[in-house]
Amino acid sequence: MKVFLATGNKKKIDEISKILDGSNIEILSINDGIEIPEVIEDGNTFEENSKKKALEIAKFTNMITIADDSGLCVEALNNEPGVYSARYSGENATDAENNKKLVENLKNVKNRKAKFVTVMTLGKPNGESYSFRGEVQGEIIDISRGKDGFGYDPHFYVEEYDKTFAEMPEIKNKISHRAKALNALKKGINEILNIG
Ligand code: ITT
Repeated sequence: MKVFLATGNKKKIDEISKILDGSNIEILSINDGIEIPEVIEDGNTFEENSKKKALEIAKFTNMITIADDSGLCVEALNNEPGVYSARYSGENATDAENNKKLVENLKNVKNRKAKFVTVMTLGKPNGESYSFRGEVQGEIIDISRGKDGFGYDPHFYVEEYDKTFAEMPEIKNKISHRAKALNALKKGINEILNIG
């Protein structure tokens, strides 16, 4: 089954394609030359933004569309940057700038607990939508480690593996917030589309 993936983030396309490899869901995206308008992410929650992205692009493409809104929630920072993760240090911020601000804001802070959150929404052109949430716990470290992944991955440390997400891309794709949300979506998709 062909599904359009509504994101402008090519690293997400790469991750989501790998996670769905071997399933019956075939992803189409901007990598296939399909241009999509920018969706303004003005919601206060991952759920709102994810649903908005999926439904606006489903209408635009007239295809079943999935969209992911995701971010990092740091306990000692009142769950910031949260929905502002992509623009933590300003509009069009780079990953390096966002990571710098994160480390600065945690200076002298002992509690390093953080989680990544993804809400993945499947939207239909007729306006119906279904959302699935995934979370993974970790800790923020000051010195970046690893070259893979994107965003806050080099500072997101998982004790169980003694590695950051940027040091373990294969494991990340099994245990991540995005993998959990997608696996829930995969389980529900046949029922949602009435083909089960
Ligand atoms: P789209 O809206 O086009 O999908 P985006 O990069 O703007 O792309 P989001 O609005 O969902 O995506 O913002 C997510 C930000 O949260 C992202 O830019 C990263 O800074 C961070 N983030 C989300 N998932 C992450 C992950 O798996 N690893 C590291 N950082 C992540």
